[in-house]
Amino acid sequence: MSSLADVDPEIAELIRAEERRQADTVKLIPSENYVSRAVLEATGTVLTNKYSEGYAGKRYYEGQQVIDQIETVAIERAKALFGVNHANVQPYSGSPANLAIYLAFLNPGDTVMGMGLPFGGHLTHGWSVSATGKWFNPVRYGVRQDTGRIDMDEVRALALEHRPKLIFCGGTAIPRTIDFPAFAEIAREAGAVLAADIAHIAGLIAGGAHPSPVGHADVISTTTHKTLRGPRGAMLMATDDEHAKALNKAVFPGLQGGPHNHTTAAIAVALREAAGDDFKAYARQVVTNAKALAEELSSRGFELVSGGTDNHLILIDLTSKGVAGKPAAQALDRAGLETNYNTVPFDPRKPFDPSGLRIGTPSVTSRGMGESEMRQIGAWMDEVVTALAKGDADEADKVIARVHGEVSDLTSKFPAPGLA
Ligand code: DSN
Repeated sequence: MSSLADVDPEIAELIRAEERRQADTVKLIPSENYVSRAVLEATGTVLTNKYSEGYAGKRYYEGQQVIDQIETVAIERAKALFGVNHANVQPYSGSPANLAIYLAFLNPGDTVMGMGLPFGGHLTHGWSVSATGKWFNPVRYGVRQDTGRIDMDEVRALALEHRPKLIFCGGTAIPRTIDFPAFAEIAREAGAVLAADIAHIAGLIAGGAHPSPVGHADVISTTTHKTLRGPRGAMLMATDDEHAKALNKAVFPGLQGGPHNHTTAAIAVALREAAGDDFKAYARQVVTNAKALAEELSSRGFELVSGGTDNHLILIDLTSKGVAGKPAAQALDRAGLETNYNTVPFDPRKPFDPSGLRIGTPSVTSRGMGESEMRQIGAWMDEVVTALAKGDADEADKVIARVHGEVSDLTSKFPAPGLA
C-alpha cells in the first residue's frame, strides 16, 4: 500500500477504512464473501495492463505468451471442478454472462422464461426494467404462496403454453435446492435451452453441498465472487460443443472486448482453492450454519420464506415482527450486522421499501464461525428488530450500541480471510 498511500492518500485511506469495516462487521449479505490473500494478490497485478481480445491461440493482439497460459489454466480448472467439457472465463460479471446466453440462442422478441424478480429471480432472467425484459418476450414463474417454493406444475404449464426458446432456473433469493432434473425435463418438453444460473450456489456445488446442474442444464452461468469465493467475475459452462461455440462467439466478439486478465488469474486461483478438501468442508459448513441460523430465527418468531433453508440463504418476512425490511437492515447495520432488505414473494410493499431481509452464511463461515455463533447472531438480530418494533428510538439506540459492542468482540475472535 505504500505507493498507493503516497500517490493517492485519500483513496488509500478509504480502502483502509473499508478493510476495517469489513473486518469489524458480521457480513450476512448472501452474495458476498471474503476472498483469500492469494486471490487478492492475483487481482492486483500487471495483468491489468494487457489487452487479449480473442481466445488462447487466436488473439487480436501480440504478446499473449503468458496470458494464453493463464486463461487456459483457469478454463481447465473450471472444467475439472464442475465436470464440464467447456468453460469461458471471460464474462465481466453475472449480467454480461447471462446476456451472452441470450445472444447465443435467441433473437430479439423471442420468448424467455425465468423466475420473477420479486420471487427470487435475477433482473437478467427477463425482468421488465432489464434489457432482457425489454428486448425479449418474458414469461415469469414464481413460488407457491402456501409453501414459498417453486411450483414445478406451474413452470411446466407456462413452458408448454408459451414455448420459450430459453428457460432460466436459479436466482438471487432462493433458499431451497433447485431441482435441475425437473427443469431439464420441462425444457426438453418445451424445446427450450435450459440455462442454470448458479451464481449464488456455485461454491456449494463445487464443494458437493448442492446438486449439480451438469448433465441437466444446457448452459450454466455463474459469478465467481459469491459462495465460490473468487474475484468479481463470471463464467459460462457447457457440455455440448455447439452450445460452447455459440457462447464463446457471444462473449467475444458479440458482447465484450478484452477480457480482464487480472480477474482471470484470480479466478484460476479461486478455482484451485475450491478444488481442495478444505473448501468441501467450507461448503458443508455454510449450509450447516445457515440451517442453525434459520432455526434460531424461527424459534424467535421470525417468519422465513419456505420455512427455512437448504443452502446458504435465508429470506425473512418481517411483517409479523411489525417492522419493514429497510429500517430493520439499517438498524442491524448500525449494530454491525450487515444484511440487505429484500422483497418477499407476494410482497405488498415496494421494492425500495420491502417487507423482507435477505441474509446468508458464506462470509461468516469463511471467518470460521460455526453453529454457536449463528445462534448468537440470530439472538442479536432478534434483539435489534424487537427493540426497533417497540418504536422507542432511545431504547433502540441503547440496544444497538450494546449489540454492536458484542459484535465487535465476536469479530475480533474470527479474523477475516484476506484481511487478517
Ligand atoms: N447482486 C446479486 C445478489 O446480491 O444476489 C445478484 O446479481
